[in-house]
Amino acid sequence: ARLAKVEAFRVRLPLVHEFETSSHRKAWLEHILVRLEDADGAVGWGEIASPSDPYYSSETVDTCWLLLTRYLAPAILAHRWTHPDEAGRAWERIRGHHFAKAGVEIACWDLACRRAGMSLARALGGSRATAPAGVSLGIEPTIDDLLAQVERHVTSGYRRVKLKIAPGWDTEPVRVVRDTYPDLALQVDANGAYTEDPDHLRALRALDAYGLLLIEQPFAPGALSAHARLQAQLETPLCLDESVDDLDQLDTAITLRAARILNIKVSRMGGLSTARQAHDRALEAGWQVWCGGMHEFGVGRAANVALASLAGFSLPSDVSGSDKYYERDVVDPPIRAYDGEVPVPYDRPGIGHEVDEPFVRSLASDTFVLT
Ligand code: OSB
Ligand code: MG
Repeated sequence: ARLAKVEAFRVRLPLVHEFETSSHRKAWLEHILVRLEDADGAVGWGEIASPSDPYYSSETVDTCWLLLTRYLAPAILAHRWTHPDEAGRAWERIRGHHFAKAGVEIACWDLACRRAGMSLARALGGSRATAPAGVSLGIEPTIDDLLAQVERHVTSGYRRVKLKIAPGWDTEPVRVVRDTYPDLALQVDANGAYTEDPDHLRALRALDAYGLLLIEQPFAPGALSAHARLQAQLETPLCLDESVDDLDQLDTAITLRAARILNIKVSRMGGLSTARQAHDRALEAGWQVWCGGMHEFGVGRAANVALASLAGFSLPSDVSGSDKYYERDVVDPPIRAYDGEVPVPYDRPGIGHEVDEPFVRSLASDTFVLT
């Protein structure tokens, strides 16, 4: 493909329900939507789903905007590629900045698939009819508020619940949710909030008693050895998120036995191509994988659904319907879970959802165009 135009839009959407993790609390999210157009007028959309602040990773919406406008947009305009697996070569000399790269790479996949009249899920090799969907629930002001959130989502059909935990908000919420829902598929995510301090280790070991599917990212991203030491003491599988943003880190984690499960996020891995390779490598090593998310708007969410259609995604994803997050999404049709499953749109080209372009343009607080 030879691209003719790169456009980007900074868009803020209010959240239906505020979300708190071990590091911060949010009432709205701002993402960057990327629109590519080739010389024949074919269009592809991508989403840069970086958090606004550098608490999940070092990237922010501002760093993504900078990388996109100064480096990635000129690089992809000048690059010649036929298969979207080759798009990433445009920025192979640029270190890091995976969220920014992923947004442009998703748009390349969407454009190439639309040109070929093929769904992204099919192009990636997906075969699942639906992506089993779970929900990720933030830290709530009280245990009763948390129970109300769990109740709301279990009632609307979700089959797996992930609770955000942090020191001081761990054993108690997990015990109460487990007592209330003895058969619920339940897992926790600490976003790296624990250390090997004895109190923290005691709290983490106590979680072994609640039949959790997994414990996600208890320690800091670089602490692979600490994860390996904890995994050796636990029955419950550990799952890595922040620790793995490229294939070399995955290789190290596998070698160290730092976990047994990988949360694969398109954004964190820098795009769909690397995400798919991570899926293949993790499975070869005997790990299980599932598809995580970053509270994406419809474009990024649709890319997650396509990725989650790969056969190896055996555990439920974090890819819930957009309505869990947003009153009105940027795509049509909106992404919905039915009875805890998100259908994979194999019969529609590209990401399978049309971007509501007038809505995106009307919401944009900043726009960028390069031809
Ligand atoms: O660690 O998985 C995470 C959201 C923002 C930052 C980090 C994480 C999350 C989620 C949300 O858990 C998953 C979703 O998109 O629902
Ligand atoms: Mg996580």
